[in-house]
Amino acid sequence: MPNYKIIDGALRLRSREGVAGTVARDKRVALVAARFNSDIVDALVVGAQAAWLRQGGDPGSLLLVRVPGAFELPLAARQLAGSGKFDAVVTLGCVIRGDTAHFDFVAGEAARGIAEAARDSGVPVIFGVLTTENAEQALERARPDRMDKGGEAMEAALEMALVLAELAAP
Ligand code: INI
Repeated sequence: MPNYKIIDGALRLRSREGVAGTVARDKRVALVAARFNSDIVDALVVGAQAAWLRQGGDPGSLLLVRVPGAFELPLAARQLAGSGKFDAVVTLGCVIRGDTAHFDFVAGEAARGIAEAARDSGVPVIFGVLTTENAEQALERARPDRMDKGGEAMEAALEMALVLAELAAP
């Protein structure tokens, strides 16, 4: 088998069953969480914080910023990503489809703006925004003991921080 060079942050992220990881130990991450649909977003925040601790993160190195809704996530994320203070930014929100086109504007702008914040800053900005038909679907995805999408978003942030650090290394 040839000895290919591989950069894969996930290889370091997977901590062994019951053994805490260390990937977050020297990292600084900002969480930006929408207040809209707060029951659901709060569950995403809890999952993300737990994933941070599982990977050895220092609670004092994880900043939580609250904004009104998903529409406001990109601006705060862009500012944090461009500050030079964070290895990654995680956005968390929940947009639930209603009877009007509002959903499409809010969800669409959130997705577009969050991608743009990452590209403009060169810092990973993770899309942890749920877009669902109803609150039940959203809660199933957000709950740390169910699909744990907040934890998943934090793991994506740490994985991308590792990949970018390796790509930047001489
Ligand atoms: N914001 C959300 O985060 N989720 C929603 O489902 C939502 N809906 O349905 O309206 C929502 N609206 C608020 C929006 O994000 C802005 O905060 C508001 O428009 C002010 O700019």
